[in-house]
Amino acid sequence: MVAMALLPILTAPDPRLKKKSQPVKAVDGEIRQLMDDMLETMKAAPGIGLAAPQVGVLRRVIVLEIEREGTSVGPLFMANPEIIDVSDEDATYNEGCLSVPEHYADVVRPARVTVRYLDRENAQQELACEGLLATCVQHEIDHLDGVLFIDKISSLKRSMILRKLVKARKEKEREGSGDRAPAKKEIEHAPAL
Ligand code: GNR
Ligand code: NI
Repeated sequence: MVAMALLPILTAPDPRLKKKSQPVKAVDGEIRQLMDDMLETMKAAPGIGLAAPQVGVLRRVIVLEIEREGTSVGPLFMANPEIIDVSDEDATYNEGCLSVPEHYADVVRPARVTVRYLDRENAQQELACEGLLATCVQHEIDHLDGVLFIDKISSLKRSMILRKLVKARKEKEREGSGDRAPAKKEIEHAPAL
């Protein structure tokens, strides 16, 4: 275990988060390195899941590790994850996302899913998921299709969150530039994002 790396996490509304990621041909050394870097980045954040597009890599790779609410699973490494079965029953979870920092909203998804994927050794696996793991694996696979949890809530809530994220980023950029002038009052209405 050498040369792991913390990768910068993209935040909305970065256009790379809206793109569809491409499947991997096989889990080789390069993809394994990506998986390891993603796990380290996820744990440092801290988070319970991470998808490759969140670190600017448009490949279908996700990692998960959950030690919370009586759930203890992982680390799980998945390439080309596919949901092959969903429950009729739904579950609501108050979701967050490392790419939508400091915002949370209730999202409804199937309560249980079965996922087929390639593991860290390039072996095909199937895993039945429930509870927080089911929520998280669906949230991560959505990232691979350019979908964020805020795309699954009301457009009013989504616009409010995106407006706040743009504002927070502008304030951060001003700090970085050493510009101490007061922020110019810019857009009072939510822009069409
Ligand atoms: O760390 C995370 N917590 C979380 C909580 C509820 C539902 C989904 C998640 S995933 C999130 C990390 C992340 O953004 N993964 O893409
Ligand atoms: Ni996320």
